Amino acid sequence: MLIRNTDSGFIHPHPSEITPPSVYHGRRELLRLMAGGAAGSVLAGWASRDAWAQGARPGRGAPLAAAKSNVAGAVTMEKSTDYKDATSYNNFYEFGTDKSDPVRYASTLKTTPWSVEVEGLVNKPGKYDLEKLLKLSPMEERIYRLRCVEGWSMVIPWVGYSLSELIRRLEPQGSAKYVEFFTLADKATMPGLRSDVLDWPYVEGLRLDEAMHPLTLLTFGMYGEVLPKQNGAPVRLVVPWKYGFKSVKSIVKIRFLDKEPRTAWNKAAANEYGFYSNVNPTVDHPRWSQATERRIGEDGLFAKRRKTLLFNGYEAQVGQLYAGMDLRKNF
Ligand SMILES: Nc1nc2c(c(=O)[nH]1)N[C@H]1C(S)=C(S)[C@@H](COP(=O)(O)O)O[C@H]1N2
Ligand SMILES: [Mo]
Repeated sequence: MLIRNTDSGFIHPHPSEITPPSVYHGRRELLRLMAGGAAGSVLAGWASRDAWAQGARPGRGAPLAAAKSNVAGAVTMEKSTDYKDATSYNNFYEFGTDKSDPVRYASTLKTTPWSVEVEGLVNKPGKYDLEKLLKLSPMEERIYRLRCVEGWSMVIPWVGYSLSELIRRLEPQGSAKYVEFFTLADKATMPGLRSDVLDWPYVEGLRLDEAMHPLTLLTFGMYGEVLPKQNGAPVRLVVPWKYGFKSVKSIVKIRFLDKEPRTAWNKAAANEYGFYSNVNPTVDHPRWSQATERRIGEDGLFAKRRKTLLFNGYEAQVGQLYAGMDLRKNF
């Protein structure tokens, strides 16, 4: 049974359906922990063991509890995109280039065990298990708009914590100026790798100060649940002021560099996809305008297009990062 919370537009299943057995049996313990503010890590721990492996119920992920974020700009009053739309209209080229390919084919993605390798100009390189990453910092729910370069947008309650929480602990060296992120590239489970539409693995990058910005979310869940595979399970980025392709999915490696890295889309078409890729209604894609956008789920003849906002509406938070830069040249 689905219950709609009309305040937020979230859809959550009935509590008896989402409660994992281990927690259900220790409900009193859970309530005690919740009172002490520790429930998030309990649920996160449970999620890391079982969630991606079996899921709480058919078609939906296991719960991933989170406190509401208090990061400025991390919440919007706009209605969240329907879960069904956000999980069936995706870009995840490793599973095909059609929007419907990821939901159809990503079930083969094996997300347990999972670890993220850290290398480059950093004092604490190594292989970090997902379990460890899940417990690194308290989970927050951040309701972000995400604007795809193709001209559509959505509003999603993401679950995770600021990437800066991880980066601080990794201790980047003074020479580190950029961070590079790599997606898994597994031919056996990712049919899209047979196509040479992109140079695999999918790579994205951020300047270190962009990566350290509190809005940049290391994301483990959405809609109060662990990430569905088509949305980049078990861990992805969400960089809400940049075009969606910067929000790299299913991350297996993070590298710290002194030079700007090439990115998958930049390698594919340098004149169309720059390193920065900040949402900018005044800088058109060479093949189409970026002035407006269509909100996913608002289809049909009379659905109005929305005006695209500079930095996707997060200018107050991130504009300073680009002070003095020519955003036409650094598109
Ligand atoms: N590894 C990987 N990450 C990726 C992509 C991809 O093809 N491969 N597509 C990007 C693009 S273009 C967008 S718009 C978002 C879409 O995220 P969503 O499917 O969760 O909405 O993921 C981004 N991350
Ligand atoms: Mo995109």
